[in-house]
Amino acid sequence: MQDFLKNFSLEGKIAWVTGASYGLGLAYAVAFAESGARVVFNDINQELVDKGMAEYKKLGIDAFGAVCDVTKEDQVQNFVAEVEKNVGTIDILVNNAGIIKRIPMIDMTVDQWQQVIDVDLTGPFICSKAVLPAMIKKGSGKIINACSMMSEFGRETVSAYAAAKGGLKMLTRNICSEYGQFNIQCNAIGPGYIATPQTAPLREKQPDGSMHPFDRFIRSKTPAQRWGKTEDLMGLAVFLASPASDFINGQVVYIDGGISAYIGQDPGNLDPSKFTDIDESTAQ
Ligand code: NAP
Ligand code: GCO
Repeated sequence: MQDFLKNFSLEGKIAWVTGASYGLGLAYAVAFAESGARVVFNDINQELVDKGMAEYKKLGIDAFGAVCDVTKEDQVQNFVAEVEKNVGTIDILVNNAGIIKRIPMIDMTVDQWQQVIDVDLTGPFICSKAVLPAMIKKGSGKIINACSMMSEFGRETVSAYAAAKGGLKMLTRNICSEYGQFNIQCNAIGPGYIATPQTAPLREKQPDGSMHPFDRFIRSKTPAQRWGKTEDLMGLAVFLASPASDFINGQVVYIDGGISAYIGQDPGNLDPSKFTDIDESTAQ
């Protein structure tokens, strides 16, 4: 049985998680490190890289971190070259870095739209393009994209984000189609609503101390009536990064507490006294 469990090990692998100073990226990187991988990560400025490095050190993880904006191909190419020189060939890429702008479409400027598309869709293209040649040469590789409920559903004010995440689902399928022949698997994680800084505005208490309407709404759409925790996604990330998933390719695996399977209930029927409240200080 122990031999079978080795299929879930990342021993000896080098895993790059983009935007991994906090949030889901940090959780993926910690899971990879605890599964035996050497973690490398980037973030958009030195302050965030230092924050991430301090967090990894506190957790006993010897990570390699550097500044790199995933929308800038020269920075990405330099980052990959630095990793190749100082750490080794990247075996696993998680295209995690992402932003969202919650603006009604008719009020959104083209520049605001483009910023979201650049990070959430073009960034994964640039980073995947940078690691694929070495993966082809090595004869193996894993690329995991950060899709979303918005890869399948729309909602008010997130047009650019939904367009990017829908496109990222198809980029996932295309990398699978083009590079599966080289034993490279490209899949996506499709989280539901997870408590991180990105979604914190959707949980902010109202001036009168009541729940944010969206908080109540999303709990009414989730059978477990709770937000996801970053820890909820760590197992899937390791699975998709490991040999255990070598015959899974081009898939988006939704990990949403059942949102995508449930029509939902009247938010007014919820009993907040039953909620296992999120400690926002840990929702990072
Ligand atoms: P988050 O808390 O906002 O963290 C995103 C990370 O990406 C931050 O470290 C951010 O750094 C970094 N980043 C942003 N732009 C970058 C760039 N150009 N280059 C490099 N790094 C950049 O987000 P999250 O909630 O952890 O989500 C992580 C990913 O999962 C995102 O792609 C998100 O769309 C996706 N997702 C999240 C949820 C959820 O409910 N939280 C659900 C589905 C999918 P800065 O601080 O500088 O921006
Ligand atoms: C929003 C949220 C979502 C989550 C996630 C859901 O404003 O609706 O930010 O987009 O981030 O993508 O899967």
